[in-house]
Amino acid sequence: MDDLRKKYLDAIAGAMDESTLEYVRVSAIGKKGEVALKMRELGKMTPEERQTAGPALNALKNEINSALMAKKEGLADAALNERLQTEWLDVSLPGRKRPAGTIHPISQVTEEVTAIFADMGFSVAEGPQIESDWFNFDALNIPPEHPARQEHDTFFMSLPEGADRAPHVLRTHTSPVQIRAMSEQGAPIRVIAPGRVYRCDYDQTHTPMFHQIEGLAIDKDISMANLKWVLEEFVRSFFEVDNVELRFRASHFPFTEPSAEVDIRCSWKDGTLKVGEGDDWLEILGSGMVHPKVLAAAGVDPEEWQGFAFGLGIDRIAMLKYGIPDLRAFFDSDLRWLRHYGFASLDQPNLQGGLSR
Ligand code: 2NL
Repeated sequence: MDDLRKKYLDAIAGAMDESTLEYVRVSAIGKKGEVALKMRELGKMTPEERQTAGPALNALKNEINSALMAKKEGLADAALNERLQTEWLDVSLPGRKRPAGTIHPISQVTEEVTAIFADMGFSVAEGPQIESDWFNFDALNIPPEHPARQEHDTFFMSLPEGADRAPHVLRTHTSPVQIRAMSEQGAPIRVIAPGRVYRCDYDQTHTPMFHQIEGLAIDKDISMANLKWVLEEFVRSFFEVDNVELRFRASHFPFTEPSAEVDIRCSWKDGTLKVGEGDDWLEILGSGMVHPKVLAAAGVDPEEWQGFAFGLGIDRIAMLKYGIPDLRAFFDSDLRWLRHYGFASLDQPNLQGGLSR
């Protein structure tokens, strides 16, 4: 028994990790360990021998067990100390700076305009950028021979050989989105359609891709008066001025009758625009009462329903509001320009944040 004791206490003392220790435990006091084997031999002993050997074996088992527990605790402490030494981390170090992107002025203005019209009960509609000739032109009262087709500088998609239809086009305005919305939802309806549009034109003031927002309101008794109020509210909110004066100039679009272009009173001082004062007029959008043929093309009965529509260029009003001088810089992806004119991503307008008036 002294040999056993020495053998196992030495093994425990020498164990360097918990798995060695577990191996020692199993071979010493496990079910088939050496101490258990000795206990089985008790049966073959005389009662006198058993009287001394039994308690001594029990004591040995307890002694080994205690040594195991003590060593186990020591090993766990040592392992923890080792980790505390090697896995040390200074949580007070300042964070590493990462470059933050900015929101493009076109995205910013799209959100601003959308939020203002959403607040007036318009919902947002989107649609494909490649449109059929019918949705982009015919449905908007622009038949094939109409001179407005030439004015649109349309990009045409290639036409498969032998196809018996007009080629698809890159949409030249977002009006087809509203035709689709009317066809799908019927009347009454109030939607705005922001998005990319394309015209084959490139100079100081034109890029082949630009952005538009169009609005549409159809109901039983919507008139030019409602159009005027909605646009006044929009300009007030967008340019953050209390007093705005709008001027409706008679105009012509194939899809509206009557049609009006809308100017706002403004002044230019040292190259900066002031809205609502001065003797200048700034054209900001086109509008009118939706042509009966356009309602009919979208499956809305013009004998029963009427309403207004308008369209404005996002890029242009972004330049006006934020004093951006060159249209083409919008699409140059120049990081210095983006940092200068971009907006913080936490500064995005939304309906929860409320609208500034
Ligand atoms: C402009 C003129 C305008 C519309 C767009 C429209 C849409 C439908 C029906 C009738 Cl579905 N009209 N849109 C109406 C008048 C003017 O845009 O100068 N945009 C920059």
